[in-house]
Amino acid sequence: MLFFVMLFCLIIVLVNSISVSSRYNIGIPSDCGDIDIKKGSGVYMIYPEGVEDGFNVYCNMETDNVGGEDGRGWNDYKFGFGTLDGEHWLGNNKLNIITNQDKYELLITMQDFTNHTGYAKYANFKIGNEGSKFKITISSYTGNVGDSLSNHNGKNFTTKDQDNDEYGSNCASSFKGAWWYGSCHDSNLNAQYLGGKHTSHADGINWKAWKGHNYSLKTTNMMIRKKK
Ligand SMILES: [Ca+2]
Repeated sequence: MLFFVMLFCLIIVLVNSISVSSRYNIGIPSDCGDIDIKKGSGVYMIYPEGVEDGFNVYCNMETDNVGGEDGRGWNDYKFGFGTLDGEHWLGNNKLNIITNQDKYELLITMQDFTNHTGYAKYANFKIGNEGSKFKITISSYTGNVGDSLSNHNGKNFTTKDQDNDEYGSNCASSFKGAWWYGSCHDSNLNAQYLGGKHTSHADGINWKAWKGHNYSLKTTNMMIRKKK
């Protein structure tokens, strides 16, 4: 199982139990769903449409948890960072490529410091290209932690060094994260790892609908998969 490490939001690609892109019927995976689930979780090379050289992603063949970040900038989030089997951001470029080759859904799992867990699932998830500032399309929530992401639908990605939000100052700087901020957030999963309750305002790994703006989660994990 994947375990969490402090400081980053993990985006991984969740497996599709039934495989298959008709575009790739010769054993070349376009995402984790094309990889034999019996191989288990791990790092795999995938070849999304239009990406001849492919790239590595962490494929989770089970289901899992994680969250958090530090002061990383636009290019870190653009290209991704961390290790594929630990603290990690896949990269907005890759999210754009993957989620535009088909219809994708997003599952976010999270855990607090009493080891209660919960999830938020969105039936529609897409990330735009860099020209759109990696705009998020997100809708159709189900889950048990409340919806703290639908309000971010249509928002641009903002980092401390690139302000694309709707706020007078920079939400990423004010709230110590990097996210699809409006003005500013219901969720902040790339923010500081503050270890539970905090008195500072909204600058931890917050999921407002579950724990409010003054509780920084232990782990969060974001996973995408192709819709069936
Ligand atoms: Ca701003």
